[in-house]
Amino acid sequence: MLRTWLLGAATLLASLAFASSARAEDKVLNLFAWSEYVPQAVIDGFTKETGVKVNYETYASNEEMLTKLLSGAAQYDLVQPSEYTIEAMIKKDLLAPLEKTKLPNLKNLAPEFTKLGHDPDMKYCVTWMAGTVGIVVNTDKVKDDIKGYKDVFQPKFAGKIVTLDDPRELVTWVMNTKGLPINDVNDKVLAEVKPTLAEWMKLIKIYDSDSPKTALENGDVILGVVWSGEAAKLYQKDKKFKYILPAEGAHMFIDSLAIPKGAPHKDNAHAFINYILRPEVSKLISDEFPYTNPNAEARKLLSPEELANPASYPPGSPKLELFHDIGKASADVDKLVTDLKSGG
Ligand code: SPD
Repeated sequence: MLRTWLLGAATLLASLAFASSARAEDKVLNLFAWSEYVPQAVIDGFTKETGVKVNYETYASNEEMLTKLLSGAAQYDLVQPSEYTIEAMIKKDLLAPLEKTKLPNLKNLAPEFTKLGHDPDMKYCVTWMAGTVGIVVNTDKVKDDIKGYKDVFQPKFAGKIVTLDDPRELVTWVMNTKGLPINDVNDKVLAEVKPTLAEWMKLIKIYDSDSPKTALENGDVILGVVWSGEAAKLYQKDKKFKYILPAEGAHMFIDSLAIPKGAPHKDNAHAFINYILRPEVSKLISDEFPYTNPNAEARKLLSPEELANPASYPPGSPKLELFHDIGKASADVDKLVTDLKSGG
């Protein structure tokens, strides 16, 4: 009798423990996103309101994110790829379709961010921020009129340059100076790019995709090729940091939130997407990471200074290109840059 009672009690306890752990798991969101891109205040605000704990793991390139996702080492509920990686992920059937009924705040997005080539009907992703890649010059130290990549990668600036640590970017900049179409990457093109890239890479002091602004700010370097949001932060601090869209050709990126197929917490992922689409939350993102905000209602809340930052909102209508998925060539691009870094 006692044994039966004890067994029953143990079973009840086990099922209660399971239920509570299942509940605990329900209150989790595994976010895998770019570093220096998701304000802690946004994460805390979401947790406070929903009780969902956000595990924010960071990466510094699309390729790093995709490799880790495909390795299956961890299960993510939300990732934050750029347009060309969204293209690749859709082709490979890696993304779950969005449930639009759970995203009423989509109405806040500016129309130009709702019908994008990489996901025309917003079936799989929602724009987080957009931006450009460009040149930052410390004009106290550099008196030349820097207009493009060729002006940056000169022997006289050896050891004074920071760039992104991103093979696709580095290869693209050389392609731009050679007038090559940036999405046509193949063996022949890479062979053509290699000698120039090898010369340029000898001049670079620091590769940093996480926080390239730091080396400019502390005076380790005087020129850089960086994400626009990093340049915008430098400009906020000191107007001596000038942002220039390279004359040979500049490109724009569009980073989005997307839910991987098989994500364990899809409801939480939708709730987070809908949360960041609120104007006041989206403003917090712009305040800390001043990229180009795609949320029309949030833009109305930004200060005139924020909207006048030339790195966040480039004046005029510069011609900007987007990256597309280059398929297998992506591995060749990585290999080229890795080989050159190790002196190959
Ligand atoms: N620290 C956030 C940087 C985001 C840059 N994403 C753009 C990738 C373009 N290849």
